Amino acid sequence: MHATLLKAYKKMFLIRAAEQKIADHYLRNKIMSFVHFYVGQEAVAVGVADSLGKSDKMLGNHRSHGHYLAKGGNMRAMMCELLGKEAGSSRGKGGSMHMIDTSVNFVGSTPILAGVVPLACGVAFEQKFYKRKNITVAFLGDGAFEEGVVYETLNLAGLFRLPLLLVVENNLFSVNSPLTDRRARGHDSKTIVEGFGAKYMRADGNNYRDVVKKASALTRYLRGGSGPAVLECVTYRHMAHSAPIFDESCRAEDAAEVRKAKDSIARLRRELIKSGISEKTIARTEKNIEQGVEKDLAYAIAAPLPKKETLFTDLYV
Ligand SMILES: Cc1ncc(C[n+]2csc(CCOP(=O)(O)OP(=O)(O)O)c2C)c(N)n1
Repeated sequence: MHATLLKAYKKMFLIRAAEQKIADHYLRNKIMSFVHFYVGQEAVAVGVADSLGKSDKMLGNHRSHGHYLAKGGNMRAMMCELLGKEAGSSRGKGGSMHMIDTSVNFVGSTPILAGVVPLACGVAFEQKFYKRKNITVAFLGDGAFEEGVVYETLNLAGLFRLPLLLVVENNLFSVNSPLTDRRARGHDSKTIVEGFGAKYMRADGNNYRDVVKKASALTRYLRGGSGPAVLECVTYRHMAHSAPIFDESCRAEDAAEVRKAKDSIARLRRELIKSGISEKTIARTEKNIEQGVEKDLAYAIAAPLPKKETLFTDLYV
């Protein structure tokens, strides 16, 4: 248990360390595209990824650095992608919101809200059609969960009992609109999901243990052929919607001190220390991770841009 939790902690810390380095770089005007930071939500990506096998497929959204890294993505390829470099996972042409790396079965992400949901349905359909044992997971936010295509997808996935897990990362906001401004009184995700014949579970997205426990229960369920399923993880994004700033003006429910008290990384750190791992060991591990991330960012900064002749290759418009 000890070793599993430490491994999860390292992954969560790696994601946050990467985001913090990216944030510093962004603030120096070195990243010329939108970046949506995942800081605060790490327990969701890592908890879900830890319930999957390598051959399971994952799709993400506009806030997918954490999803990609949790699935085993390559840090250098990600950093290069963010900086538009040729060695990026999409050869520098996708940027933060079009991450794809089939070598780790991270099969795509799009900035169009819920855009990957029907795509994930197609991937899951293929798995079922060819009687493969793997499953497909797609991440979406609470705002994306309000898009009509999610319900069309649940209907089809329910009809064909597809091995599809939708993970709704409910961070309470869509940009600056809280749930209460967007949903009718009595809105109930569980009732909606179950109405399509899908299984629903809700997890504390600030608690790695709870996420991995529920994600594992659902992935077992999907492998049994009774899918689809939805896992709603209630969590907090620490930064503003799309920049490394801390705008507290609209945060009533999840004020900074609430977020800090419930932070998933701080929580797992406390648990590890309680289980007998020394503060010194953890601090050393953290330092090593930060130094590794710094090297990867330096690599990306020095890496070449795509050649001019390749300007119109790999484009689908
Ligand atoms: C179809 C569509 N509508 C609007 C947008 C603009 N937009 C980008 S992110 C976002 C908010 C998304 O909120 P949520 O799904 O809860 O995810 P979060 O950003 O909180 O992770 C909006 C409205 C978009 N990208 N696509």
